[in-house]
Amino acid sequence: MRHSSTTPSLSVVSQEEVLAPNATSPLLALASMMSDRARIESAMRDAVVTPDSYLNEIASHLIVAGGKRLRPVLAVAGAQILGSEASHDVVRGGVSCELVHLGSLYHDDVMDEADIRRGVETVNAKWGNLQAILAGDFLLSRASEIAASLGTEVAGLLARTIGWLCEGQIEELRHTYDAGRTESSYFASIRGKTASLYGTAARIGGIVAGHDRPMIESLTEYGDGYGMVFQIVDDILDITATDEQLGKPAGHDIVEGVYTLPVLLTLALGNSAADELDDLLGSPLDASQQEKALAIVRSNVGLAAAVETAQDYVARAESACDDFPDSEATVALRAAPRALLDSVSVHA
Ligand code: GRG
Repeated sequence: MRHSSTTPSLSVVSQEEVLAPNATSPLLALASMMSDRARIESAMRDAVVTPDSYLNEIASHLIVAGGKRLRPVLAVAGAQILGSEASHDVVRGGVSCELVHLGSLYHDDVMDEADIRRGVETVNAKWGNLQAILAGDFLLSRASEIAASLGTEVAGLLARTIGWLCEGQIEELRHTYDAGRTESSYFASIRGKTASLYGTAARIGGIVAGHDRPMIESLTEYGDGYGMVFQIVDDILDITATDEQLGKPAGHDIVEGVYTLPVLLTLALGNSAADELDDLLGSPLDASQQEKALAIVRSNVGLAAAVETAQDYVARAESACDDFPDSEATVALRAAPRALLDSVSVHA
């Protein structure tokens, strides 16, 4: 993803704001979630403490800036499908995933030369690229330490997942400004860079909670499906939402040469709109070319086809829930992917 280069707002999100109920995901409405999210916040902050106050500040910079903490939320909800509370170790397992997410954001912001993330200056903008890369590595090291304390299976899984994120990102990079990018390249990329970490978070929730193997497999399938919906929705919103709605410039993916599903499906129409779009793509766009390209994608059926694809992943995630026992967490997990996709229709 690419991010805004507008003037930074230096406000820091308070603990209350981080913990405020968020109606956008049914997972956040779970009865225990307020206290679970407080436990997640405290474990996140504990995880990055070091005796070096300079590194401390850099490593906790984006943590105090906010973020939805969806990965630990998924781990906690996955652990709760049998109706019992999530243990401290489940929370720590979810936090290990969130630290990997955070480390990847530090690196992603360096790659994108981004100035703003979560409404504050990025680490690279504030301290420089070298500091951002090293602090990102430090977050990965803390994530690995937590995972190792939860056993070899979790440690191995987290290590593999870090590799999947890199593979997904490399797949995206290698097709930058490639109008001939295939849909299978797109799916491989988002499966690696986004969905795998959601699958791993849900899986770790199940492993650490001691669920049986079939349940752990279904939780993984669920998390993977949820993550695919998450990224497709993110990519659709980049095209359909306004700068104000996104809190960053809309249409940035096209400008940066990242051709996502709605663009690829519009190109696949093979009509005059597809030809016109194809003529625009392949190199950086100026403002009027960007508007033209966005208008073409917005007004053609490629966009609706992308929503339909997301719908397939919603259905996959929902059907994984059929393997879970009836519980409050199962109801919330089943509703969550649909709620994500619904956020698209608000902007479509
Ligand atoms: C060092 C682990 C590591 C990876 C290197 C840079 C890279 C390879 C991967 C980046 C992958 C990436 C940025 C994927 C997009 C992830 C994504 C969907 C981010 C937005 O997640 P949200 O909405 O963000 O959960 P918040 O701010 O709420 O946490």
